[in-house]
Amino acid sequence: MKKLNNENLKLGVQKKGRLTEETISFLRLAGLEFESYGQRLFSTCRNFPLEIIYVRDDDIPDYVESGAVDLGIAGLNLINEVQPQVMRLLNLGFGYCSLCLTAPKESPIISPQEFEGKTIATSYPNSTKAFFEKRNIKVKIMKISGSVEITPILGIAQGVVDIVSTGSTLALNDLCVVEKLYDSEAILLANSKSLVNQKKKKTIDSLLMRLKGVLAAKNYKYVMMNAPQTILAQIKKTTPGLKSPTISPLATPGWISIQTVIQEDIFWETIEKLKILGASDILVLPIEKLII
Ligand code: PRT
Ligand code: ZN
Repeated sequence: MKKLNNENLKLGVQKKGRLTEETISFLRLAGLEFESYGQRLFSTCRNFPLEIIYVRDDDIPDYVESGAVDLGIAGLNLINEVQPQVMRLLNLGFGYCSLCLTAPKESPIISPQEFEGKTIATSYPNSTKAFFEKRNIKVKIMKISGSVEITPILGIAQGVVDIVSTGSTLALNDLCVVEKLYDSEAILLANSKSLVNQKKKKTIDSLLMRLKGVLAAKNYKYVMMNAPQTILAQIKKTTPGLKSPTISPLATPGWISIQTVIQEDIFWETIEKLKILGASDILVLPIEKLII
């Protein structure tokens, strides 16, 4: 049987579920090379001192807290629910969802206050308790481990607190959102002792730089354009780039070529502004990695 290399850093990821595919492709984008995860219990990275351990997502916070693994990738929903003593290192920009309080469509309930004295079914009892306690609303919480949305139909709960992503499960079960408890995404967690171990800390920092490089690249596009020299000052204002744009002269007198980066979330507004200013021949390229 293949053995774990205990000299290596250990990272716990979900074995099979909603976070698995994106976690694996995120790690690969960061340049980590390892065999396909398939039926494996763990993979050893070929080009980085890291063992990737495949486990159920619910176990990841505990494994990180106890030091069974140094790092873990799990949904913020689990962290909020379990409240493990771990360090949150990085939001990873995938696995987006929200924990929501919902009620049957035909129910007259439209606010959390109206649940006073009623029963809420959920797999997130701690988050639910904290939500109602903060508002001074007394409810009975029924802990259910799966298919929570069936409970109002069975007549055993008047409300449900569950994860919502596209909303199609809610629609299918005639439920609607009364209030959002919180938003969630996948995050990278670390064991606090691993962070004070000098050797491990060095490897964690090096992994973090790679992961941040992937995240930053996702947030920016590389842009090249031509423009009359006269509008350079306005272009610099519109697209300041990382430090400042790169400028080179064109063979046509009075014209320049500009290379810069534009943030993804303001991409189209910026391009429109540049067009109005007089920029042309705008070429947009994806960035593979960006180390700032
Ligand atoms: O087997 P294992 O224990 O590892 O997996 P699991 O079945 O417990 O978890 P899994 O794979 O369903 O989810 C893993 C993580 O993905 C969660 O902890 C969240 O951080 C995140 N995530 C993102 C979601 C969803 N989106 C999601 N839609 N987790 C669950 N859901 C479920 C939700 O519970 C509901 O049943 O999907 C349904 C709602 O989805 P929509 O799209 O119909 O709204
Ligand atoms: Zn789970």
